[in-house]
Amino acid sequence: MSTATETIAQPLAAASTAAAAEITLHTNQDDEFPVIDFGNLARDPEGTAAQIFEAACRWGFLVLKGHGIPKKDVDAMFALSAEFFDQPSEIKAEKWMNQKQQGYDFKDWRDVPKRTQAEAFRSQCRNLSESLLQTFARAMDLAPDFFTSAHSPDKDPGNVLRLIRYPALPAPADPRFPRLGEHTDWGTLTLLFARTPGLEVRPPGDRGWVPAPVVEDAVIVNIADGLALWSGKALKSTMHRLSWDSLPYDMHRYSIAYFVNANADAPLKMLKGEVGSGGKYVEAPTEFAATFGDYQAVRMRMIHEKFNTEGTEEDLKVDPAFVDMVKNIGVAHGTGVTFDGKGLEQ
Ligand SMILES: O=C(O)CCC(=O)C(=O)O
Repeated sequence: MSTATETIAQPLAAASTAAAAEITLHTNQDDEFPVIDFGNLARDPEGTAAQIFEAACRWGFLVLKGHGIPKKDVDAMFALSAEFFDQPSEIKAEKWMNQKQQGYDFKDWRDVPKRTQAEAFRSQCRNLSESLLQTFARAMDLAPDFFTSAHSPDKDPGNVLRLIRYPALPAPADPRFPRLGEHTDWGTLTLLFARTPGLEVRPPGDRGWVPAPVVEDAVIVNIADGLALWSGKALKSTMHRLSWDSLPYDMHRYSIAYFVNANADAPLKMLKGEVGSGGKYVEAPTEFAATFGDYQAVRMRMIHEKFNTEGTEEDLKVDPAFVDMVKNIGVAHGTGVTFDGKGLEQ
C-alpha cells in the first residue's frame, strides 16, 4: 500500500509529557549513532552483517549509506510528496482513506506516471528491506530466507510506503508535545528517508533522547517490535519521536517511511542465542500461540484499553497469555500507552 499522511503533533503524546520535557543528550564517542555502509556487503558480507546486527542490538537504529536506491529516485519521491501535499484540500480529499487510517491512499491514483513512480520506489524499498532481513539472518546464522519467507508480498497486511508531511504551524506548539509522540513501530523493520533533522531516539541505556544525524543520501533503518520479539529481544525496538528543537515550527517537515510487516498469518516464534555456538540463534519455547497479526491486534487492544474506546472482534480474540506477554515483555512501547506491568517503564 502507498499512502500519504499529513500529521500534526499527536494529542496521544499528552500521556508522555514527562518524557517530552527531558533534555536531549549527546552520547560520548564510543556510543556514536551507528552509521554503516551497506555498499560493503558484497565485498564483506560477514563483517557488514555483524556491524548491522550489533548496531541493531545496541541502538535499534542505524544510518545506512550505500543502500543502492539512487538519489535521483529519492529526490523524485520527495518532489512528488511536496506536489501532492501542496494541492488544495478538496483535491487531496478525493484520496482520503478514513479516520482510522488518517491519510490519503494512492492505490487508485489515476495519474499513471505518478503511480508508476511510487510503485517503482516501493519495489526498491522492498528489495532493500529483503536484503536487510537476509543480513540479519546471516548474522544470526539462520537460513537466508528465515525472515523473508514470512514477508510474502501477496499476503496481508503488506508493507506500507508512506509519504509524510508534518505541516508548518502558524505559532509555536506547546513545547510539552513533541512534533510526533514517542513510540516504537509495530512491524518488523522501518526504512525512513528524511532530509531535515528532528528525529530523536532513545540511546543505549534508554535514558534521554539523542538526535538522529541527517546523513546525505542515507536511509535510517530501525528495528520494530515484530523483529524484537522474534529475536527474543536481541534486536531492539527503540522509542523514537520528532522534536521541535531542530526544525522551526513554521517549516513543513517531509519524510518518507517504509513500514515492513511480517505476514499476519505467520506464527510469531521466538529465537534465542545458542550458548557456545558462536552466535547461532535457535527457536526458543514460547508459552503462547500467536501470529504477527495477533501482535498488531494486541497493540490495537492496548490502545483501546488506554483510551477506553471500543475494540474490534479481532482485537479481543487473541490468546490472553499472549496479551499479558506483550504487555510485560518491554517491547510494546509508546503512543502514550504505558502499563504498570513489569518491564514497560523506560
Ligand atoms: O517522520 C519521521 O521522521 C518519523 C516517522 C515515524 O517515526 C513514524 O511514522 O513512525
